[in-house]
Amino acid sequence: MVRFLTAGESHGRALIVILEGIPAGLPVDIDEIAADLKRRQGGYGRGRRMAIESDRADILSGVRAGETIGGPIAMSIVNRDWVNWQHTMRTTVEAPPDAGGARRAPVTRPRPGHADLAGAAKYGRSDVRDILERASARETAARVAAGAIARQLIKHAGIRITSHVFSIGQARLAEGTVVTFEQAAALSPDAPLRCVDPQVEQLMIDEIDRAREAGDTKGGGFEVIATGVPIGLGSYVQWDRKLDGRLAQAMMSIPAIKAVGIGLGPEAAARPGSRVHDEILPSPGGNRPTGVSRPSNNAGGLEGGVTNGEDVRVSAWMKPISTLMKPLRSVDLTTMSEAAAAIERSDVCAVPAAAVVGEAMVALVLADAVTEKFGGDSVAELERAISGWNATVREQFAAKQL
Ligand code: EPS
Repeated sequence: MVRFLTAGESHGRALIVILEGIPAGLPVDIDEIAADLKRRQGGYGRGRRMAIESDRADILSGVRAGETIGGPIAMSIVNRDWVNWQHTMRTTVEAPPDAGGARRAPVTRPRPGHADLAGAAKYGRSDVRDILERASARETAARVAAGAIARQLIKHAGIRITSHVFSIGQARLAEGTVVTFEQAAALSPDAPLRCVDPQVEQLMIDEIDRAREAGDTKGGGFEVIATGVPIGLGSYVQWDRKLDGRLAQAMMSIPAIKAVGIGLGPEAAARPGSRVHDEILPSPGGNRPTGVSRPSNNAGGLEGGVTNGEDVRVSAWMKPISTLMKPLRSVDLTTMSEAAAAIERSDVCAVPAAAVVGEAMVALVLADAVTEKFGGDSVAELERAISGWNATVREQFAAKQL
C-alpha cells in the first residue's frame, strides 16, 4: 500500500511529506524530484510567490546511499518566504524578539470560493489566516515530491506519465482532439502552458492576460496520460477497488478541481454506444501480452475499473483561482457587514501547475495499485512479479495465436 500524508502551512517554516509503502531497493534520483518541483512552479499566469520560492525537497529518512530501504520516506521543502512571515506564522505564544516580517492584521473577509468561510466556521477560528494557510495550494508541492518518487517506482513496471493543458477559459483544443502520450511528452517543460497546439496556446495566453488586466482569474482543463500500464490493476469486484474511482478521488482532491473525466469523460454520455466503446481486434505478433489491439481508447485505459493495457487517460477541470484582485462581495466577520473580500497575493491561472500535481497524484495511485498487485517489499520482487504476470497473460491469450 502506497500512501502519504503532508503537513505545513503556505507561509510556515516548511512543507513536510511522509510517503510510505515504497519498496526497498529503488534508486532515488534527486534531480528528477527537483525537476518536477520546478515544473509545478512554472506556467504562464503564476503569481509573485513563485519568484520567491525555489522548491527543493530534502530527504530526511527512508533512503540510504541513494536507495530506498523500505521505511517511510520523509521529505521537507523549506518555504523561503518564511523569513517574511516569522512574526505572523510563529508557533509560540509570544514572538521571538528577532522574528522577521510584517505584523499582519487578521484576515476577516472570507474570499468566495476559498475554504475561508466554511473553514472558519468548522474550526471556530476568527482569523481566516488559520484556514487559508493550510487550505492553500502551496501544499501541492509536497504531493509533487512524493509523486516524483512514486513515478520513479512505477517506471520499473514500465509506466511513464505525462500531461498537457487542453483548455484555459474559452480557449480550447478542438472537440474530439486526441493527444497522444508522445505528443504531450514532447512538450517542453518550459512551454508557457504545455498545450500541443501553439495557436490555441496563444489564445490561452490572451485569456490569461485579459483576466489579469481585469483583476480576474481563469480556470481550465488538463489531461494526465499514463502509458505502459499493465493490464489488470484495480478491480470491479468492490466499489472501493475500482481504479477509476481511486483516480477520480485523487484528482478531485487537488485544490480547485471541479470535475474529473476518464477517457472521453462527459462526452461519452452524448454519443451512441457504437461511437464510444473501443473495439477489440486480434493482433497476432503484436507486443501486447493480450494478443489484441484496440483501434481507439475512448475508455481511457479502464474498463470495469480495471486497467485494460491501453494508456490511462484522466482529465480534470479546474475552477478559476478564488483570490480576485478586483474582489467579490463578502462579509467582514468581525462586524457581519458587507465588505470586499480579502486580497492575498495569488496567481491569475495555475492550470499548468495543477497538471503537474495531477501527474503526481496519478503516479501515487498507480504506485499503490502496482504494489497491491505485484508486492511491495523490494523492487527486485516487484520486477519478477511483473514479468511473471506478463508471461501468464501471454500464455492465456497471445500464445494461442502463434
Ligand atoms: C502557491 C503558493 C501561494 C499561492 C497559491 C499557490 O503563495 P502565496 O499565497 O504566498 O502567494 O500563490 O495558492 C493559491 C492561489 C491559493 O488560493 O491557495 C503554490 O506554491 O502553489
